[in-house]
Amino acid sequence: MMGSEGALVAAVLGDCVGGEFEGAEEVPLDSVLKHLDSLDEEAKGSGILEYSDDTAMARCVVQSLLTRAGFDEQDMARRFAKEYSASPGRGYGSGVIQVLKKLSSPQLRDVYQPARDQFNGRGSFGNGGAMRASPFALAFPDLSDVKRFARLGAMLTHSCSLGYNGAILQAMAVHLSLHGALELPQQFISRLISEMEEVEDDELTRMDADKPFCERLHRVRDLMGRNKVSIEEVISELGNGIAALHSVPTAIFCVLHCLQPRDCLPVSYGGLERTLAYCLALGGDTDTIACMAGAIAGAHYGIEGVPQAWIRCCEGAEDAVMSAERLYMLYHRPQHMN
Ligand code: F2R
Ligand code: MG
Ligand code: MG
Repeated sequence: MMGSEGALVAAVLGDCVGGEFEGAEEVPLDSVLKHLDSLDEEAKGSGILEYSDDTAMARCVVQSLLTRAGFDEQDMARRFAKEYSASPGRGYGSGVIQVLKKLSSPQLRDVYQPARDQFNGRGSFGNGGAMRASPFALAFPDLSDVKRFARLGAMLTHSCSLGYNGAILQAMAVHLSLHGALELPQQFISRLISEMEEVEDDELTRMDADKPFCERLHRVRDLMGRNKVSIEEVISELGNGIAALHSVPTAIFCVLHCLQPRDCLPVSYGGLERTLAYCLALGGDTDTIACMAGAIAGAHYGIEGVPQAWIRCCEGAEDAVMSAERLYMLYHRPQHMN
């Protein structure tokens, strides 16, 4: 349960603190540390960091899973559309907006169709499915259900295999982390590779690329084995962009790299603070990479690893504690597990 709370809360924090640098090409570490230092002041009442589309959509996933006590694509799609129309200024991707508008039509028969129509029928490869995948990892006790529902949940907006397979990878990483897998980092990455070998052994995926996530995860493993890795090398090997392929493996690497103290980061930082700071220093899609890494790291360190001051100054962080508790209670009751 502590891991579930840590995962949902740290995902919100990653989104809120990462928003400051989203889209920046270069982010000096000094600016990151200054930004994170200022959270203590904001917690005293001088301001609140707003969440973006990452958290807005994850909250819809949580509410749908809680209300329907299972995966219900109609309900989830309706919630995405309603949330977008109530708060369109949360920084959504320019393509997904078309899907969200179509999902609000009462005439719509197949809720997966708008996503299939994206990008001339190719579907989106963006990380919007992955950024909201963590609640599936918290809810479903079996890994096979986590994979199945993370995929279906992502396909409501992302029908390209590069989009929904990124969501599966993210949800699996959170799920394994919740079950203590980060205690053995080498086994963790090997398990993700073997699971993705199976996920990507599929005709639709092969039409897009040859096991692209497996190939990236091998790069993560290579980087883990190196003594020194520069920010530039991480960006050139793994990416820091808006595509799921260029951000989900990167988030996983950030978590693994920051399991130990790093010379460039303050010794006063715990593992979660190190992870989020490191994600921000990469630049690019910082809110989303920090949101995804936050979920994986938060599952490992638990809610006790999350600084209280950061929770107080991020919109939606306190709600996330309660949502995680409710998801845990609902989905881990004996009758739900049978
Ligand atoms: N969109 C942003 N940030 C930039 C703009 C912020 C906003 N304008 C502001 O200033 O407030 N952040 C959020 O978007 C990412 C998630 O995006 P998602 O949900 O995947 O959206 P979409 O539109 O489906 O895909 C994103 C872009 O990727 C390119 N793309 C995707 N599939 C493509 C394909 N098959 N062919 C060509 N291009 C494709 C397009 O450029 C899409 O617009 C997160 O970072 C979230 O924080
Ligand atoms: Mg965002
Ligand atoms: Mg983003």
